[in-house]
Amino acid sequence: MDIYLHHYPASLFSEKIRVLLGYLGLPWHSVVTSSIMPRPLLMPLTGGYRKTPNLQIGANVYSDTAVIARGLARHAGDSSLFSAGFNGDRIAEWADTQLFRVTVTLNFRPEALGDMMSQLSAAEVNAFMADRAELSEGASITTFTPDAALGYLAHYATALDASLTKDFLLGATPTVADFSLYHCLWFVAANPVNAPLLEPYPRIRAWMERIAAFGHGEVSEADGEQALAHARDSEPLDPALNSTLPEGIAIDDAVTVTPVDYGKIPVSGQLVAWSPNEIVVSRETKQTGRLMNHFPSAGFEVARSP
Ligand SMILES: N[C@@H](CCC(=O)N[C@@H](CS)C(=O)NCC(=O)O)C(=O)O
Repeated sequence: MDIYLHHYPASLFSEKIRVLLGYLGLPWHSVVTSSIMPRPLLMPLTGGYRKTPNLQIGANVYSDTAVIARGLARHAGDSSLFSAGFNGDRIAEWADTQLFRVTVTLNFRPEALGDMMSQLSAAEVNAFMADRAELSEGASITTFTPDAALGYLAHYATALDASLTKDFLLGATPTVADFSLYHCLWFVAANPVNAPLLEPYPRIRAWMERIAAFGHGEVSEADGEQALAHARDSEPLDPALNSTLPEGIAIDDAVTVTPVDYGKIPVSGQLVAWSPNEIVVSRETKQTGRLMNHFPSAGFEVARSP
């Protein structure tokens, strides 16, 4: 069963998974998607979920990096990423929401945006802005000013620098916390205007170099058609999770699964499993055959289809 990562180079959440694949030593196929919708070759696989990245292992599709990390750990037979338990998970969740917003606010402030957008035509910039406005429509997320973001960054980076007394944040080996912190700071470091903001923090810089040294692993280029064909030729693997279902919902029910924060597009399928970490639904399309779609249980809403 081959691994396909559907991503694009500038996506910071994708960078989290690229270095995770390098760390786990898993060979993978890279399918580069457009940075904006539509993505017609991806939607049959995700069922409409529109955020980036998405990871496919045969006919199992993982959407959202929290569950991608779980899927990869299971595939690699290495659960050390989760060895810090609650602490690792909570730091990762905080980084993927609060620290992510701080870094996006910094890279999207006018003086920092120029470099990122300089390769795009005016029409492409407009299309990008319109796409992101649609992504945020009805979003339940906090926003703040660039000055506030600078205050947050200095506060967080000072504390993180002081805490990095071992090779990785929570010990001698990396956990999900390291990968979630890393991709946010990678985004800041990749912006020439914002990169100097990390200069006062030598431990952060050394730790970032240790993570960057994992590389992206063994990558081969592929396209969306090849990924669809691989899904079609594969049978989905049931992760055999111990489901803990709320009252009124049963396995095999027709349900929708929707992110709670932004990009709130419901994915319809039949419930396969719902554990404290993972929701799995089964779907079938002509282009893909039968699939299992995995989402994290925290941050997604499950509802019975009417
Ligand atoms: N909670 C999600 C967040 C993913 C996310 O927000 N990704 C950004 C790109 S870095 C995105 O989807 N942007 C809009 C898009 O690519 O369509 C995860 O962990 O995967």
